[in-house]
Amino acid sequence: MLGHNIKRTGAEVLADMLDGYGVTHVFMVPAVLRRTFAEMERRTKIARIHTHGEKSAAYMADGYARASGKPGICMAQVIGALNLAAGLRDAWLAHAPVIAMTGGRDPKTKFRKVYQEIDDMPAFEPVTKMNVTIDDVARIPDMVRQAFRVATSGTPGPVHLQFRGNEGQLDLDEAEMDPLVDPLFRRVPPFRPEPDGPSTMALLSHLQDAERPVIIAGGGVRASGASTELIELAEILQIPVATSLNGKDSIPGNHPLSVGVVGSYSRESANRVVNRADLVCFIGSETGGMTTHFWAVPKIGTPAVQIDIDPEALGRNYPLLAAINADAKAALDVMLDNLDSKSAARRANWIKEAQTLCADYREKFKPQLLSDAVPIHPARICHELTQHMPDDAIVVVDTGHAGMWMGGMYDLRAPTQSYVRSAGHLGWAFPAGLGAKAACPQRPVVVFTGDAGFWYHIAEIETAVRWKLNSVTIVNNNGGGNQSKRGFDRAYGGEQTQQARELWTYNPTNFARLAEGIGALGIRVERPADFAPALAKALAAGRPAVIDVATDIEALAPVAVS
Ligand SMILES: Cc1ncc(C[n+]2csc(CCOP(=O)(O)OP(=O)(O)O)c2C)c(N)n1
Ligand SMILES: [Mg+2]
Repeated sequence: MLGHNIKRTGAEVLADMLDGYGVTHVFMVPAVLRRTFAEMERRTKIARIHTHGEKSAAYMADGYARASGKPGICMAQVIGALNLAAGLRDAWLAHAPVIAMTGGRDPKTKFRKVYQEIDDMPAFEPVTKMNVTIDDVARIPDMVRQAFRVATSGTPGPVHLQFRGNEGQLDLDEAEMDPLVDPLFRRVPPFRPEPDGPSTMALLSHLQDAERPVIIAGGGVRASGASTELIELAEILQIPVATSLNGKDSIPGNHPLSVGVVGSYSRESANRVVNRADLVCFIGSETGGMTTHFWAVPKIGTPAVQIDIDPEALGRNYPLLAAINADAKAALDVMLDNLDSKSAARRANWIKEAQTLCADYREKFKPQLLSDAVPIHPARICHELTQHMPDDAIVVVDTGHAGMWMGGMYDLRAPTQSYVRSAGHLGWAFPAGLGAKAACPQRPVVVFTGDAGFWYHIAEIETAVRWKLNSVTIVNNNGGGNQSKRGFDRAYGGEQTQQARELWTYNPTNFARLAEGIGALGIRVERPADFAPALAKALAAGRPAVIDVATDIEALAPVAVS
């Protein structure tokens, strides 16, 4: 038997196992699992990225996971554990496989008011699929394997392993153990549960009988890698495709059947098509508030069918005519083998109507998308990014207005482009972009964030420079968090006082100069025509780049139609 009777330290085993699972980077604030880091250096090529805060370490691990499909690893000692837990919140909402490792209490001293110590476990409970303590070194192998298994299986998500000792000193202990790994769980998805025949035929027949169906593709389609099958099915059956924000890269925006992102941070053509549909087919979607504009798009009661790997997701918000419990790609494959392509003819008028609604959107927003205004209109940045994004780029987008502008107005032009987005936490995108770049060093990574979002983790410019994580970050710099403007207008009965604006505005800041001061490339863009050359220069810079775009503080993103 492999390694039988061989004593190893927890550190040796943990380093070998992470290596065995194909982990290339871990993100952390010291000091945790110190001996494991020493063993990583001796035994592996794993990069140990130490950051300026545990929350950004978690966001980097999250970006790493979403860009690659491989679990992202983040770590903190006991005093930083809750900062790390806060950073798992977005991964939890977006179903990203992140594994958090923290130091924890020692049975010898707990409850004695140990320096820096509280019970951290409850804080991980709402943001993890599995939340466990490892108290005996001999449990490291099976618990680490279980962590990878849980993080990647079914609907993926974060897990937490707490190692005994405030800095996880458990890794110093020895036991007879083998660093065995399960290669199946190196990445998402480990399994592709097959659909059953009757459910598949029932769902397919509803779809084929419908005259005005629409597909809503969610993050489950990207987790499954089912984009090719989705597009093929939509083309053969002639069905328009809307996506959630999390599923935006399941179909390029320039595809004739793409109607855009549906829901709250959306494109109005998508909401209009979904609300005119006679059947909605959700694939890999939670049917949550954001995707459905709080269940107004589509309205509850609209005939619906659904495909999901999680049986508990099926029908949660929309009663279903038919449902398939399976991996998205596996389900679509079986549907492709059984479909009736002749049924497409019945939808010719519907496709025309959907395309007219898309054309209406483009016509209506053309003045913003092509705006020459100074200060720059954010829609113009989206337009420039659509035109000039490299074919293999990973686009990483923050929330709030950033999510609205890019979700609604930016188009992916190629199936090889990826799009990941904050599931709601302001400030997520910049560190997540660094994690994405660590996972996929050969691909350009372009981050879009507002200035309020960028301020959150601005110290990580130094991490990017130090570790040569050469992402390009575009800051939509309007000198405030102006998504808050409408809300404060309402709170003040229509018009804010000068003092009210102090609640959401900042001192003017030149982020390009700031980035230069830390060793990154900084470019300030004040006129629309200067944006494309700045992007080209940043992508070719060979160092992290920040493009600081001076934009109009009065420009508000369009609100959802329903
Ligand atoms: C962690 C967190 N706190 C607060 C918010 C609420 N919020 C959403 S957008 C926003 C302001 C965004 O400002 P900025 O990034 O500059 O974008 P802008 O709206 O100015 O384009 C705030 C405070 C949030 N989404 N996440
Ligand atoms: Mg702003």
